[in-house]
Amino acid sequence: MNTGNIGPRHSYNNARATVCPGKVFTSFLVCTSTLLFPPVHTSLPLIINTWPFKDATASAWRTLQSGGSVLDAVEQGCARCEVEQCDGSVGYGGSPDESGETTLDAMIMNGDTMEVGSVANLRRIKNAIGVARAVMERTEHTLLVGESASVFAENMGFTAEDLATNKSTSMFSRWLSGNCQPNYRKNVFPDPSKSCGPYKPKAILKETRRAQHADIHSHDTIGMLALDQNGHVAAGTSTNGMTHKVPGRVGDSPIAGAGAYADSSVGGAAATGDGDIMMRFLPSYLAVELMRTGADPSTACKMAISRIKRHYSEFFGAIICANTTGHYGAACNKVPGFSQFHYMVSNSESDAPVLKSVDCF
Ligand code: SD4
Repeated sequence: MNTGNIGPRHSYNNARATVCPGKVFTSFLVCTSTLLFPPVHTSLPLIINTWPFKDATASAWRTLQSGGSVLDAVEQGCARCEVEQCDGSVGYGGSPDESGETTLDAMIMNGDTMEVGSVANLRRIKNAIGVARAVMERTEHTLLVGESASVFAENMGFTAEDLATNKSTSMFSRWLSGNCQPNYRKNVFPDPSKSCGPYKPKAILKETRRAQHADIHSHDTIGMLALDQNGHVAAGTSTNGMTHKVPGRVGDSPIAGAGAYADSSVGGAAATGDGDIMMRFLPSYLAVELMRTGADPSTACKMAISRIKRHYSEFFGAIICANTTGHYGAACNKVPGFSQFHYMVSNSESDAPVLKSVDCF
């Protein structure tokens, strides 16, 4: 899809966003010369995505190289993970909910127009990012959820099929036979830390410390950013959420500003981790806004993580950030078992996707 002819406007804005926040005269000179002689962005185009999902990176990169738009790249990259069921956390056959069903969340964002298409709690359809794009391009809405989103998808020609696999079915039966542990319930009876439901509300609300639900080894949403040489930015996510979630639960991934955000005058960001916590802080939006005021991508990522840490020091999560000069970075919160975060990058500096890592703090 053509995202419109906005290249020159965006390179102008890029210079403003990254070089001109200072107030002194020397900054003015730097700004002026940057505007007259825009820097050569040798590292654009750029694909960056969470976790070592290299086939997704390669697929997005190929899409760009063969003339696709940044939206096409993000869609194809995330769709690759949906097909491969990356880490069991993306696509069908993963994260069965309390009733054993796999449901999907996905989002795509056009940083030129600020349009977003999202689906949450999508049933029966494997290609969640495709449906998200259809929401963006074939409705005036931003987010469709649940059964209605699935009916919309079917009407748009997406194939309806069972998202359960032998693996997800056996995960579910193991969970049932283990008294439904762990689960996400609180302040209910019977005691959710010992028994399955059905649960009823307890009269008295008690503040309990949130358990570390996030199994950092099976908890890997794909979040992807694509930036091209003409200043177009797109972002996207796709996930099956959290294993044993309460049916109806929606995480951060399909929420603009939480799971991902893109603004072609600045760059983009995408998050992964414990979405129930992370979505309260809109970390992707925050990171993009910080880059707008001049923060480099690594600093912006770190500050977005720090904001969450202030309230939830033990949350599990990471974020990737990139700006329109092709610079990128990442940050993660250090918790037991998670001290380094891996992500993938493809740009003109290398033929193949490169695995990157950042130490959590
Ligand atoms: C969610 N953020 O649904 C997603 C899960 C995830 O790495 O990112 N896992 O909460």
